[in-house]
Amino acid sequence: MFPSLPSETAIALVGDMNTRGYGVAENCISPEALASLRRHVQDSVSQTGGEYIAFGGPDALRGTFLQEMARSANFQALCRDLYRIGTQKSAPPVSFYQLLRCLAGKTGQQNAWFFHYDSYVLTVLVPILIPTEGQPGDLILFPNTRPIRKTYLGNLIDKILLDNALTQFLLRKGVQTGRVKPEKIRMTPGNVYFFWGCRSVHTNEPCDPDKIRATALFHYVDPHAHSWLRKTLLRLRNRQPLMTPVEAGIKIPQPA
Ligand SMILES: O=C(O)CCC(=O)C(=O)O
Ligand SMILES: [Fe+2]
Repeated sequence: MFPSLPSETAIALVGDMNTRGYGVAENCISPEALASLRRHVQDSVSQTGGEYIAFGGPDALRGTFLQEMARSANFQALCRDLYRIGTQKSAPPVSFYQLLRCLAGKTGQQNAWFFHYDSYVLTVLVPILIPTEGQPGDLILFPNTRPIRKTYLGNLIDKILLDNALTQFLLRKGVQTGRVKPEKIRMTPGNVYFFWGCRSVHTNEPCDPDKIRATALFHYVDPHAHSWLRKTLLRLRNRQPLMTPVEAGIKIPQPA
């Protein structure tokens, strides 16, 4: 499933994540697992007529290797260790937020060059299908550009500064002209890549529209999961009441 890696490996990975910006665990995904995921990706993309498709959350990945990997004790132990060594705190008992992204076609090209911070401390990236000809769709990473924000408000201010047309344009032009020099990571299927997603501005380049670039992501530990401000903003956005009856202390009469 996922190999058991010695504790020195976790220490070395965190060292790389803190200095170079990312760590690589080589040959952790078996050729058989890659082959079955690739079949799943190819089938899904052909069902969309060769366009972008993403699967998010546990239900969408049921029955795939990615679900098994999230349940693997070795993989969970590694992520817990990376979190503990990197943050000097033990990880809360949470599961992964999982994603499988398949870039293809015109819509695949649109799902590129969006610079962002992840909401989660640790990002694990598993390349599944990376084009070997034309544009491979490299991972672009500005390592550790901020600390883990203590409050959700701090996080939100960073997001507003980054997630606007001007900043996005300047970053993209900067990278394309070579004026700013991020880490450009050409990923090799079989390897697994680790970085501090909530601390590092990152994005992916597009791949050619006639190719497929598929990556699986495991996002681990949202530091603001319990933020009042975050919950309130989410409710406003979803047009839900600001407090549930329980939070407001209202007892709902039960039918007799
Ligand atoms: O697919 C990739 O290379 C990166 C995707 C990413 O950063 C994300 O989904 O948060
Ligand atoms: Fe991300």
